Amino acid sequence: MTTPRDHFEEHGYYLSRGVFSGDEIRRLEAEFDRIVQQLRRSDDPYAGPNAAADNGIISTTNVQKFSSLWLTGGLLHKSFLDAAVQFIGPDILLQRSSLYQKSRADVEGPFRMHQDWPYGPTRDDTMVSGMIHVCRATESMGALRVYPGTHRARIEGARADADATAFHERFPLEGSTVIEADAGDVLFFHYCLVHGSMSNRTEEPRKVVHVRMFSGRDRVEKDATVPNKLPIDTKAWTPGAGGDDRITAISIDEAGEKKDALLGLFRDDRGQRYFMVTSLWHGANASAQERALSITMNFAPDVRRLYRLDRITGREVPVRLNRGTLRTTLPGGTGDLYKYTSEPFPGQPGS
Ligand SMILES: O=C(O)CCC(=O)C(=O)O
Repeated sequence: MTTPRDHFEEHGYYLSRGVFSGDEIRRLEAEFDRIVQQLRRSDDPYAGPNAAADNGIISTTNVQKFSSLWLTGGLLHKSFLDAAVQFIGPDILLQRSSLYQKSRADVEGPFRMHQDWPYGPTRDDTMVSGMIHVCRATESMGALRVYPGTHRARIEGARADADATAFHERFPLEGSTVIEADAGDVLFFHYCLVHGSMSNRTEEPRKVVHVRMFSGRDRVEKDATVPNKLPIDTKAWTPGAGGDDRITAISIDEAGEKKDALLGLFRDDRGQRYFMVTSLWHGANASAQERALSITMNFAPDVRRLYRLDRITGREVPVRLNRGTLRTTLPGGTGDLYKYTSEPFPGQPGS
């Protein structure tokens, strides 16, 4: 008899049916919808990974921070963990969870084929994603697609970015196997399995939460990231740079080659401080959306609000910080100017 573990070892994935009961998944779906509504009302609804106004995706990481039910009734659900043990072993660490709601759109991808290891490698490659289907996912709704058996090795350049063209020619979305699933099913797949998904072409949103877990015997790979070369005449940011000690940390989501941001720090004649954050990620054949960079900045506890100069309307937009954190997604080549106080920006009425 073939066990789930045998299937996983041979193909790199296993679809565990009915891990969550109808009632359990309906309660998790209500929480999922609440989180999505919260994201829609936020200053930047498309700040999450892969999210953009034109690709139908709204997303965020670590649902367990937004919902205790997702922590206790989702990530720590007994049947979910019992299923995960078959593929990871009894000692399980959480890397992160990611919520994706995919609504109707017509873009290429939006998840081009890739492996997940470049986004967080571990020494022994024990990382497995448990993709919890919060509602059904059919082929036309953009269900996950895989290349079975590709999980045995890391492939260089296996990234979803539009410029990984050689990889995408080798593994086109069209030639892959579609894994359709029902609400409550969990697709477990190895982080070296080549996977991706197409746009949702229906009116029914596809809702999933990916839970990435690895073995407690494994280790996050040290020095897995190599810093990108600094552009000419720039310095690497350090806390306090440019005399601005209110910025305490900056990071780029899913950092990678060429995914750089430029931070400019300014002070006007009245001593008001500004900063401008610009996405430097670009590519000759890529659209600004395909080069969108998600950036997280943390601020000192006394900074509760920022003021952004809207680059389209020229108006000042107050930005409330969530626990001192600003998350923003900048289309390739664009930047935003911010300041800390509500006085008008230079050039605005009253300045
Ligand atoms: O949810 C999907 O369709 C794809 C997500 C994905 O590829 C990932 O999280 O690595």
